[in-house]
Amino acid sequence: MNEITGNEIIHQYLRHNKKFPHVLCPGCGHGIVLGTLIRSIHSLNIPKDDVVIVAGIGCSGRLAVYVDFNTVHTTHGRALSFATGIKMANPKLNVITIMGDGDALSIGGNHLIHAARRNIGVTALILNNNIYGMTGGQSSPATPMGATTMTNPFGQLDKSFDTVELARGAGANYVARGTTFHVKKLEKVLTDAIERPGFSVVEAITPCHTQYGRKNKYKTPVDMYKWMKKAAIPVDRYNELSEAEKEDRLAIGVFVERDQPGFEERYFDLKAKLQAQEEKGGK
Ligand SMILES: Cc1ncc(C[n+]2csc(CCOP(=O)(O)OP(=O)(O)O)c2C)c(N)n1
Ligand code: SF4
Ligand SMILES: [Mg+2]
Repeated sequence: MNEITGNEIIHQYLRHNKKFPHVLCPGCGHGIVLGTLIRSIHSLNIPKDDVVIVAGIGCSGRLAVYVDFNTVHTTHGRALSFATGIKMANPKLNVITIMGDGDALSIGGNHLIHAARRNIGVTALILNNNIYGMTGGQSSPATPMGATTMTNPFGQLDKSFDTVELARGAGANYVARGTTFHVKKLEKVLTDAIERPGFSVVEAITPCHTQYGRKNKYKTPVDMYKWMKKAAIPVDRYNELSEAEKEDRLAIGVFVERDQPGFEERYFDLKAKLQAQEEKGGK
């Protein structure tokens, strides 16, 4: 691992003169997630050229623009389709998608479940701020029931998706959740996710006080961090709570660790088998 520490690490990976100043609101959690991702990649000693960041559209999707890896800023909900193509074209690359909750669970929801079912060797980083941040605060599939948003001024009537259960049920090899308050833990799961073959999902709970917090109980970023600090508990402790105690709590940590072969491994094994058969003159 390199000797430098702290902000120096982050600065090594930013497109300083070309893409700054950034567009994020002061207090937005997305920058913390990006810093965490950079530290995870740095700790694994992966050369910049071996990393591909594929982002969708949204405040979260914008993050790909700021970092000096191979980056693709794609279309809303389609990051995983591009990522799948890139991984299949060159399986040696570390392909990481950055998606918002709207991006990954709404317009891109179908891509998410099929990427997990296929178990393609991609790390899906989902920045869940419970809202469509960039477009003015419409409800997303991760908006909690009862929360007030621009499109649900009297409270969200639908239940929100549980990203972890969705990814688990669809077949991802690795599923974890962290928050921008518990940064070290988030870094650990993100690092593990990047290392693990097959499809990995890391949900990062991140504050959008501008579009979500201010319409609910959290007027400032600090209020949102106080909520995260209080609500988030390790998954093993969460599992011991009664259903009533689980209300308003958030399980964090690692939920799924599987070692199923990734899609690209299965594909290239099959290809080699068919080629061998052809060479032997069989079918
Ligand atoms: C096909 C398409 N539909 C809608 C939009 C408009 N749009 C841009 S970002 C966005 C939502 C972003 O929310 P999320 O993915 O949660 O990201 P955040 O901004 O909260 O980080 C929408 C609806 C678009 N760009 N393309
Ligand atoms: S609108 Fe929300 S998600 Fe977008 S930059 Fe501002 S705080 Fe962050
Ligand atoms: Mg969002």
